[in-house]
Amino acid sequence: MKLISSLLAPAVAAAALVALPGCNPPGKSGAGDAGKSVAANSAAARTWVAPGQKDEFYLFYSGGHSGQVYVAGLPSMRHLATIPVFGRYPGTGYGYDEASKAMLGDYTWGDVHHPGLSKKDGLYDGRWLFVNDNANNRIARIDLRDFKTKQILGPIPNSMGNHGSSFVTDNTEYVLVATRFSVPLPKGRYADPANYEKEFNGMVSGIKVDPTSGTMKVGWQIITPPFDWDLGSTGKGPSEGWAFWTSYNTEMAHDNLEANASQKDRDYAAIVNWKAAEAAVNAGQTTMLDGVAVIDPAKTPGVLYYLPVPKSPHGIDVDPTGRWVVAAGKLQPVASVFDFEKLQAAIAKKDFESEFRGVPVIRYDAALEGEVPVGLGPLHTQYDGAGNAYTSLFIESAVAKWKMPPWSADERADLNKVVLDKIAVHYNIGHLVVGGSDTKKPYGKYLVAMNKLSKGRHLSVGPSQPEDSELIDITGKKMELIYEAFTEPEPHFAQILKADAISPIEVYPKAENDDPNAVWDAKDTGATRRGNVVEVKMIAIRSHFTPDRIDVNEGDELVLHVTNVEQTPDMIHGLGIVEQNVNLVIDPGETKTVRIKMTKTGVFPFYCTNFCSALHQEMQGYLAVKPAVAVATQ
Ligand code: K7E
Ligand code: CUA
Repeated sequence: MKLISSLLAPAVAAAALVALPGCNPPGKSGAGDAGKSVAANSAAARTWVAPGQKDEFYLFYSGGHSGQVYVAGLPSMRHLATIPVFGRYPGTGYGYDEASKAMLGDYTWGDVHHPGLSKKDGLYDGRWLFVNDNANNRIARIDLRDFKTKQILGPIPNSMGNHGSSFVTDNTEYVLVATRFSVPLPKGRYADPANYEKEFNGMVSGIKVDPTSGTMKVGWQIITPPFDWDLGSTGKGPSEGWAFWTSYNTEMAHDNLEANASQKDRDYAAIVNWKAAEAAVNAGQTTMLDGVAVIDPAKTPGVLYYLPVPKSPHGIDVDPTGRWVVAAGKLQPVASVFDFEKLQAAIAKKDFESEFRGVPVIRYDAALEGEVPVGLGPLHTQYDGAGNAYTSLFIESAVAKWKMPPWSADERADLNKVVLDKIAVHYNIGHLVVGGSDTKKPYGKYLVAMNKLSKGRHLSVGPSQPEDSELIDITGKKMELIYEAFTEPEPHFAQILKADAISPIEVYPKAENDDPNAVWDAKDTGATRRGNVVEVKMIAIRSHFTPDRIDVNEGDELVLHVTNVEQTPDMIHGLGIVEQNVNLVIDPGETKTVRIKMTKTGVFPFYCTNFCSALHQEMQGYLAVKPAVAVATQ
């Protein structure tokens, strides 16, 4: 961000906004507030993106049970766009035209937790953003060329509660997925939950991604005990080919989980060798279950290991070097740092403490580098690529910054010494994100804390409170809170992408439109009747629809194809048909189709919904529906 002297005046104004409660209003500042004003001025300057200027980074937030992805700019935190994924969104017409309706299927919502950017050689390649649906076991792919959802895969067979995803491998070979819930498999089979341990199973799935098109399909699965897998991450560098998930219910409780799933001091993490899984599938060492090749890890050694992790862990995050794997135990105030080299050695030497259903349990101490006393309620860890880790502390409402290994003998003797800084956040932080933390080269610079409770740090909007995201500058020795923004429910995780890593298109080139029903010239528009089906090809251009009159009979089916023939950025046209629940939004160069059964008679005006020109209001027409009786008596 460029700092120009002209920003000083607005910065002073912004400073008043970020001043702490209890500060005097501007102009009445007491002597004791001078220090705060300097800090506020400096923070304001660092987040100020002047009108007309652009942000340095994209921030892709998951929208939780809104089923959407929010796009903001960093450092301004300004909301730029909402990308609808698992639910209808009238603003972009998503879920109203036939193509997006088909993609959504019968589900009206999803629960997006973890966006994952596609990668090449362990770095973001700016092609796709994958997001999971915890509610209906799906994965979606958003294309960053046009910021649109292009595929929804699922519900994934044998998979219940798709929470532990979307974790993208180093070259986007796979999006890896683990189940939060366990059920009797295949889905549809009944078993009494009292027989949970025996009858229920979880699953790790490898969702194969086509390297050219990005098209996803279910590759293979590894069946697991009913452990309730939690968060995960993929390896890189020395740990490339591996993936890691924690479990919060190694107890295999099926009721009163709050108590019953919190008994053991250590739960198991799953250590998955996905390259070995792929090889096992190619060697035919699988059983088909509901159409998917499933690996039994007891019969295929080397695919799955367990690693004990304290205590009811949540996040497990591989660092940028790929050597260190950090697991955070919600109910114990430490982050456990594992050394992947030691872990490999333990596997080679069979340094196991036990086995569970034929799967080796690696000895905790054999793989452990140290337990860092980060604070209360650690959840997730991110990295800046400069040797520092940042762990969110839910209970403490704070972020701990700490030093990654290698540690000196002195530090090793007292790991309190590697905890470098702590900053309060407001309040009860869940995830946090540092740009590129899951790549080999993080951007560092900013950390966004996604806080679960905002407790009135904003104008009151009634009982439905927004979520609170706080921007923290991590360039200095001490972390600095520099901005705060609010969003609708509910960012769980986010990804940060350098703005210049992508150059989205703003117009669909005419040459690329391969919709067979696209028309570009008024002379090619018009209606064709086949029996009861009336097919209309329409164009939209400033400031008219051609045709602007559609005649059908009651009982007909109208198939309407609308092409926005504009090739100018931002020249979007909408087509709303009054009292017909039709809402198309057509981007420049795009064609959309809607099918409507004509059940109501009368005349229904249609109009452009997106303000496009001085004569936007005139951009309208009529859908005239003649009664069937009248047709018969003509
Ligand atoms: Cu990633 Cu919110 Cu789904 Cu942690 S979860 S907080
Ligand atoms: Cu077209 Cu408004």
